[in-house]
Amino acid sequence: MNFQTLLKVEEAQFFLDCAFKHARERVIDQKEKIRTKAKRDPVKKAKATEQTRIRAVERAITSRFDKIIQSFPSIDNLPEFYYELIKITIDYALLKRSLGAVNWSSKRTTDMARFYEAKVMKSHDEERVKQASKEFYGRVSSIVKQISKNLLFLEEARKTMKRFPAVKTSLYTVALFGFPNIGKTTLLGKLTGSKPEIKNYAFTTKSLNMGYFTKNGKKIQVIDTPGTLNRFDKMNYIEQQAHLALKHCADLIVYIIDLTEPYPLKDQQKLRKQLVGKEVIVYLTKKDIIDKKIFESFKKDHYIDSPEELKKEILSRIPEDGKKPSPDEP
Ligand SMILES: Nc1nc2c(ncn2[C@@H]2O[C@H](COP(=O)(O)OP(=O)(O)OP(=O)(O)O)[C@@H](O)[C@H]2O)c(=O)[nH]1
Ligand SMILES: [Mg+2]
Repeated sequence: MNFQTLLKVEEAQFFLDCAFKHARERVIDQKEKIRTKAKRDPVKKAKATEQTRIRAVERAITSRFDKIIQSFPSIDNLPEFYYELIKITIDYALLKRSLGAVNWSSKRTTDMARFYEAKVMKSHDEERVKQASKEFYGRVSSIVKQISKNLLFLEEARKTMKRFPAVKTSLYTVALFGFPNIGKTTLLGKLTGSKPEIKNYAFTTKSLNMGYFTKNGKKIQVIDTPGTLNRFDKMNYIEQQAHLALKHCADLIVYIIDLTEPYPLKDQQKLRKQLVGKEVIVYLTKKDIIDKKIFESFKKDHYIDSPEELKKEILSRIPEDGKKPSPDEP
């Protein structure tokens, strides 16, 4: 899923300015056609001019509004991961209402255009023709300005959604999970060759990093989650993303334990125990700098400690066809 293509949502006045400018240009473009239609009759000329103007305004507004609506994903059909991400980052009800408001404004503009076009064509003098067109401009301005707040909201929502990680929710997915600063991103690089930012302080990863490898030609996704602390009750947005990735995207979890204990081992073990309902492989990181005795005592419990061994283990757990198990499967 990729939210990069969402269209920028401008302010109400921008749409009106564009539409009115487009109408002026259209009348100039159609000058010859209007003249032919008018046959030297000033009333006919006024009618043809205002009809052109009304249609141009309508088209400019409805085509832009319809594009905005189409560019936003159909929220109810989104994969669970994005659906929940939207729900924790954006006022979901207002998002739906705002898209509805843009749709309403587009339809209403068309209704007004039809109504005033008919009024223009029925008018018998120049004055009334121009008056009908002026009324149309006034009504459309008010219809568009009425959704000003919705347009502003949609632009904020778009900016938020643009920052969403581009997770491929249909691929078999391995999630790397654990406390901050323990080497999750480093491990992602070792497993997949991807090179996201690595720093020697906690919370380097602010979103999800993705890397890929293949099994039998099928793409496998590895998600490096932002470091999480053992406090499911008080998750910040970064941690929530990690949590949602585990819940909705992960088919297999690699839980990373750091025996250098930037966070107490007791807490790391506690978090491990909370991972229920999914397959988990435990990986011991930073083998090179751990005191041998501590390391050996841990090894007895059959944890994996080298990226090569880990990759082999991951591959052995992925189904032969490399496909994500369907949600109905256990
Ligand atoms: N010695 C040693 N250092 C490592 C190892 N893996 C990671 N590090 C170091 O640990 C620090 C944190 O590594 P990251 O990969 O950014 O850790 P992270 O878990 O992704 O961190 P957050 O994204 O902040 O949660 C960096 O300074 C790495 O160089 C390892 O196997 N051995
Ligand atoms: Mg990281």
